[in-house]
Amino acid sequence: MRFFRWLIASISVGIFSLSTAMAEEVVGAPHLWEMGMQKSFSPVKDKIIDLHNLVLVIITLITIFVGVLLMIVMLRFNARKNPVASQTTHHTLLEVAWTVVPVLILVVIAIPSFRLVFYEDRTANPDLTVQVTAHQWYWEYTYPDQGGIDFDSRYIADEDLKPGQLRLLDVDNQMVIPVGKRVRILTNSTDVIHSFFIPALGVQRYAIPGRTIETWLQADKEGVFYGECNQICGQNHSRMPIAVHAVSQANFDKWVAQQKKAASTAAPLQKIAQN
Ligand SMILES: [Cu+2]
Repeated sequence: MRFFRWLIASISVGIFSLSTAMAEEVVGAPHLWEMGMQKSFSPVKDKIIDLHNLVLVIITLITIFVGVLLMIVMLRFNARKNPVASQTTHHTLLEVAWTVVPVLILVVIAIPSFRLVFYEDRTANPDLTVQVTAHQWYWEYTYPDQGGIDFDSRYIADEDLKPGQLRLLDVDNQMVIPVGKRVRILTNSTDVIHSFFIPALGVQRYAIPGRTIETWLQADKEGVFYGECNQICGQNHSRMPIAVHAVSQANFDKWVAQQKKAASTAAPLQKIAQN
């Protein structure tokens, strides 16, 4: 009886903490003393971590194998133990083996690697498109299928940071997306090569002048996912962070309506003055 009471109590605590965890927004950002990659919040990042883990196992086995061979060579075939050197030069089977085995290992790595490249490349049925335009040194986000919402996103100077805001990661205007939806990203640049990089969502695409490059992202949870330009692009390269805010579809629709209203009431000159 007591056990059942304990069981029911712990299950309800579990459900409660699960529901509060679901309601809370997650933060995709780097943490102090973090080992390995940032935590995944997207299907693409899940696959990136899977490939990383596979390659890690393979290189660990290879390193151990080569290390053992080296030890054997040092202990058994040193000059002291073998005053008369062996004249052996060729061993056909061994030579074929040490060519074919590495080729097979590379094929084993290449197959999932290429699959991942194609998976990251584009999505068949995007729910939404966001054009990401890089400038020296800020980002511009355009939503062509949401009435052409368009705004700039800039870093927050140290003296203007509010408590809880992340230095050189938080921005004035976040890129907002609906959670769980496939968002097509089209990158472009107006000056030099930049790179649109959000580790927690597994996204990294160059932004190149005169060229549109496609990729996609999907956030599994509501929250803010931080990234930065990771292609050296000049003096303020470190001052063009990315903050993607994933919200519920209802909140996203509200945000779209707000943005459209703000755009229609804003004085036409204001936009030019901001730039
Ligand atoms: Cu840049």
